[in-house]
Amino acid sequence: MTILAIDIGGTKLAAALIDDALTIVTRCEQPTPASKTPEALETALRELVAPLAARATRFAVASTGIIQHGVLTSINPANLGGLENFPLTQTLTQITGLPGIALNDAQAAAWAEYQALSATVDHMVFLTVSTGVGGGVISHGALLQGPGGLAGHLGHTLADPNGPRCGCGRTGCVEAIASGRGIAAAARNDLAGLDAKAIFAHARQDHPQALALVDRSARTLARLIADIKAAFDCQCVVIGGSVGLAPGYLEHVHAALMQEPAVYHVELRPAHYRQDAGLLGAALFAKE
Ligand code: ADP
Ligand code: BMX
Ligand code: ZN
Repeated sequence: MTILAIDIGGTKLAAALIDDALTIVTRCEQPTPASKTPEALETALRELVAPLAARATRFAVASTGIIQHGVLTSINPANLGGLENFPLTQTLTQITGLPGIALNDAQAAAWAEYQALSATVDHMVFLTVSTGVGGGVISHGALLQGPGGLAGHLGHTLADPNGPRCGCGRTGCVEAIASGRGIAAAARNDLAGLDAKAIFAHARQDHPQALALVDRSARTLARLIADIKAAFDCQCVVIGGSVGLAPGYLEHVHAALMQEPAVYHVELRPAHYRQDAGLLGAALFAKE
């Protein structure tokens, strides 16, 4: 059974054909449409998956946003337009002619990363630091999705009551500070208007403001991880997303976490499946 896996992020869309051995046979990627309207998303998905659909028997989608019964609603409309009640699985069935499932991107990645860990780990949390900050919680070996699909949206916990306003409507969420968009939004002067990737490149050249922005993100993430340890007593936290996987970032988060009391320390690991965790997690979930 070949699965057509699709990952919808705030910055990029990816699709892959995944075989029974969980090998990615074909993979393609394109930017998430800038306009982020339902019509633009549907058109982009059609372009991305149409060439692959004939070789698959079903699809599995990992998508940014709250996914409930195959329907997508943005919690942070700044990340994926004001998508509300977008019929994701129905749209993909129309495009591909296939049956399929959908779940949140970070929940999907958590499921894949959990399978890659040693069998002695039954409690873990996955965090993606990407366009936003997403999360997935595995407790007693089960993925928490919640009755409304909201479980694990750890990027919308409070980092700083005096911090920037988050697209979700709260003030000072972790996502508003630590995410790629949060980093870019705080950039001033010569860094104003640059994206997080460019700001990380400046940090590698020891640009003082860029270093401070990366530090602010990493410290915010470390405090979130201490909160996560207190909430779930997880055995490890796995970090993914292009910001989370940027060279040196995890070490920076680890150093900040070590400044917290020892009871909040937890093993940190980079995502085993790197950028493919969402794709593989959705495929694995579809096989359940
Ligand atoms: P998505 O959110 O669509 O899943 P990514 O995980 O690639 O996509 O995250 C996108 C964010 O990561 C953007 O803010 C982008 O600027 C940033 N980014 C991309 N590549 C890098 C990099 N090499 N280093 C740091 N940040 C990066
Ligand atoms: C946002 C939210 C989450 C998502 C997280 C990471 C939206 C559209 N998305 O907090 O559902 O898991 O971003 O998403 O409200 P990514 O695009 O950064 O991968
Ligand atoms: Zn928020």
